[in-house]
Amino acid sequence: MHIKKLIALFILSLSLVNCKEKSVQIIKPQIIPLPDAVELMDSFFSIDESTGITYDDNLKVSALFLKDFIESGSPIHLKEGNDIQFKLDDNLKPEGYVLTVSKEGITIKASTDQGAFYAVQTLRQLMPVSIENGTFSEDEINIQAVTVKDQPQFKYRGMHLDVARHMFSVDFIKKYIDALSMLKMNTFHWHLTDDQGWRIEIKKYPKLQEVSAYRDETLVGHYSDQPHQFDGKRYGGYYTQEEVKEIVQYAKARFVTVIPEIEMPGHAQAAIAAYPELGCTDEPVEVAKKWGVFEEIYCPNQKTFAFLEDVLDEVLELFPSKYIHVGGDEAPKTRWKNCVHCQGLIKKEGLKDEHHLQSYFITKMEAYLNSKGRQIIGWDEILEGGLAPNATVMSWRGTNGAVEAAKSGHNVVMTPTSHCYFDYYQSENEDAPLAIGGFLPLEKVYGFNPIPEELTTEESKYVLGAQGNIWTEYIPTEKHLEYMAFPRMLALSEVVWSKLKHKDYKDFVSRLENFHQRLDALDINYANHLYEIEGDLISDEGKSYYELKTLTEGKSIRYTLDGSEPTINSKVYESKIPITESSTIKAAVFNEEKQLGETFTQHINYHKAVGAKITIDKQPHKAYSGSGAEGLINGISGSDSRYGDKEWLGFWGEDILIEIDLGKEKIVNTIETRFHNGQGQWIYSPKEIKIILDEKEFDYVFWDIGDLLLKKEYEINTKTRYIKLVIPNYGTIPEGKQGAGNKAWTFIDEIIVN
Ligand code: TNX
Repeated sequence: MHIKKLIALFILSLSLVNCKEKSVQIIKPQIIPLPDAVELMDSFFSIDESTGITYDDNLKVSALFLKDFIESGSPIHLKEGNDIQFKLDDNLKPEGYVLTVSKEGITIKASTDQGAFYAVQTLRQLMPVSIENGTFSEDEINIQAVTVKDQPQFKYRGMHLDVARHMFSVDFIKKYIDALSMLKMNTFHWHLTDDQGWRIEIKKYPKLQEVSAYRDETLVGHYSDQPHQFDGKRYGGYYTQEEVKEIVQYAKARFVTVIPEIEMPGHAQAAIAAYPELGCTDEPVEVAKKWGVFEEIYCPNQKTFAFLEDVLDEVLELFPSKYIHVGGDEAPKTRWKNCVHCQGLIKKEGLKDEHHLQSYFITKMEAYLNSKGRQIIGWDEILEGGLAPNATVMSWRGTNGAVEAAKSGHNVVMTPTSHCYFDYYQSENEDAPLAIGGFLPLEKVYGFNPIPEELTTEESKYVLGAQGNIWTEYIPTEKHLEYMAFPRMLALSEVVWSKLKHKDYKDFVSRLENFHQRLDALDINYANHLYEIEGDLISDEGKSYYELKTLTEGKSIRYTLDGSEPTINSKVYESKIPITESSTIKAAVFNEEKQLGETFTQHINYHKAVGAKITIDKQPHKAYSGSGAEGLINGISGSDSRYGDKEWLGFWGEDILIEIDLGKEKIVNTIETRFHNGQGQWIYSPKEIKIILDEKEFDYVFWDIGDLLLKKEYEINTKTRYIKLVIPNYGTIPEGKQGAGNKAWTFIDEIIVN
């Protein structure tokens, strides 16, 4: 009743306003990425047929972008005139701008066309979304009067796209670039070559098109599903040089630099399939049909260097970018170890080992590119064996690489898997579409700070910015790619553009709720996280409670405890729920009429250690610290198929000792441990663990570590108060396994005591 009355009043007041003047729809600023400073005024400006636009010639691209945006999205045509003005202001930072909308008109000031372009992107978000898809049919666009002063935090604001594992149309890539530039991102890192396909036309080497661009078939399902199955369908294609030029041009018009990546010396199997002499064995290989890391790498011989220089010559013609990405990641050294030429070269050049040979390789290519006026950028493995003198490092294996590079005076772009891998799962919902693994929810992306805490202010100047990576092993279609990219790309845009002190996740989510309409108008298939529920078990003086939260305001959470689906009539959540036995909580967000979003389900296994005291002798890695040690005995198991949700703790290369104090002696019949074993992400469950009770000691050796989840139950049948678990790390990953040569991760979740 209450609400209905309110609505009636609201409609009445609207119609009263309407009597006086025409109804005016004004969009309140809800800009993403959040600008530096926004000041609202109590008026608005109307763009209509009488509105004129003028611009300084230096700001022409942005002015024409705005004109085209309005004219193609609405029936309005702009004339020449001073209502909308683009003015040069040399006092502003290169990518900064000042946008002023008043009753009289709109002024955009910037020192560069790029700055003005970003003003236009802000202005665009003050206009109705129907302009985005040409369905706006009114004769005036009303814009909130406002002053926005803005400039970016980071110089490098990027998104990556892997087109080797799966390929996407030219039109789609343009759409992707459109989205980047709308979010004020300025770099598109185009991953063009890999083991599973070579995707750029190189005229001097026709077999790259005939052979390397196609694989015979593709792995079906996840790499961890054994035995491997294939679809039997030839897959591939490549971008012609004309198409590449078109894309580079398109990006340039939106102030996006395209950085091409030509992978070397690893991830080169597709090229070697066409030209076996580029490898170390001369044996024929095929374009890879499944994912992972392959042994085939370029042999550091004259033929290879001549080939790569020829390839780069054509690449440089197409891409004017300062940086050329040379890959450098995941290059197993087995072939080089067994190659007479490589071993001779190591001796001749006085190199220490194969890592130094990789460094020799990259330094040689760097010298070539430097001689052509370009700089190299490469994955952080290029640090191993010594960094090429002028290289920029793209840090993906955590942040250590970044710290090392910055401390030695090299520029860095941050793309750690923990916060920037948009190929990872984003939801805990077990029905989420198949992904490579991991767990990277929106909030974690949003919370990313590109400056590693180990750096001083001076050193942090070497951090150019950050980038979201989209590897496409498990992303075969454009719609699926959008689902993975959005809205995480929006969160990242704020990470790289907005000031740290202004960031506020709740506020971001409320702006995102509004932004959904724009994404709909742009026909972007985003994942919807707005009505998600977050739950937590809290223990307090031996008592346990379950707490439920949701981010969007003005909605209610309804829940059940008997396993039934929540409905509009279920109990409304008001305060934390006492938990005294194993239970299943099902909850969902509702408005007055219906359920919004999906149902959240949490099973709580109320075992003997829930609420006990727990300590671990090491801190989990900061990117995977979940809900802390307590999370290991909170009655809640993490996902069976992903690590990285808040129930999982990750330790990198460390042995750990866990101690649980049950508070008093209890009869313990069994203890169960759960370890993740996602070897593609270098997560290896331990080979053995030891359980120590008050007096007794039990050793357990594992042998079946093939499964993604190693779940083990141990018979104990002893009275005890203290339980210790000694968990050695798997160690350095041996040759032939995923991640060879790196430290293994240990991921553990619930320790179930019964
Ligand atoms: C590691 S990140 C890779 C890629 C994979 C990706 C999957 C990097 C430099 N190499 O080849 O596609 O993991 O997440």
